[in-house]
Amino acid sequence: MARRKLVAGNWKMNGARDANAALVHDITFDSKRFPGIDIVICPPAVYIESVAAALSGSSVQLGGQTLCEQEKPGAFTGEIHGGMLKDVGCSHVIVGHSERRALYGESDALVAQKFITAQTCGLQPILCLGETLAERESNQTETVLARQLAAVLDAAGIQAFKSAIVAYEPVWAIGTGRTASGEQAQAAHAFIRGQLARANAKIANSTRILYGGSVKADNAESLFANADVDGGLIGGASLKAAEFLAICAAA
Ligand code: G2H
Repeated sequence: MARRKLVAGNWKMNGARDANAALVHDITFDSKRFPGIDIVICPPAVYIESVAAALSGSSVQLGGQTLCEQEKPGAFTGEIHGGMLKDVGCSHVIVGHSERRALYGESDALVAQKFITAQTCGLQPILCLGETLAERESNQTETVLARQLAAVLDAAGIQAFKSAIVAYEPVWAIGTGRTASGEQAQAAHAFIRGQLARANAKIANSTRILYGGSVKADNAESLFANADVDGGLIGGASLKAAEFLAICAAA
């Protein structure tokens, strides 16, 4: 089955009102050239509402970068409820990004709860999985991917993947300028799809698996050409309109 490609921009903790306005203007203007793919941008939470206004009438969708795992709003200072992301215009939310796992101590169990809460709030989670360099070099890549995925599969069930997206993001390739080769990406994506297929082959076949980690205009095509690579989760290169649009063109 043909899976529609998706390119998501993860702005991380970057942006300012004027710069965002210019970036969103350029992206929405040109995104009309790519009716065959889905485009999602994930600004810092404080800018989501202004970006949503700038995106009005565009097919570009919005996502949060994380959410609180709590299913109900309440006394959780500093946290953002999934319903609030939905309320300001998000359709997606990233969960389990390696920066959240490594810098903010998010465990597999917490990521699984965030995944469930995202769906409860009507958001499509973009579930990030990926191994560190040490894990790759000690042949632990598949063990790590299987463990991270199993935590979510066990908690949420395979049916939940009907409205979820997976992103393979090898930690050693994130923001380092070092990208996985097409073969490395394909092998990891095929492994992830195989893990999903053990639970349900049809759902596995329809689940989009994005690649993330130093995707740029000049390597996007060779990554996206692989059978199990259904687009990208783009960090640094999503902050430059021309570069981001060139990546969209490669999808
Ligand atoms: C991986 C990616 C986007 P970058 O984190 O999530 O960032 O493209 O800067 O490596």
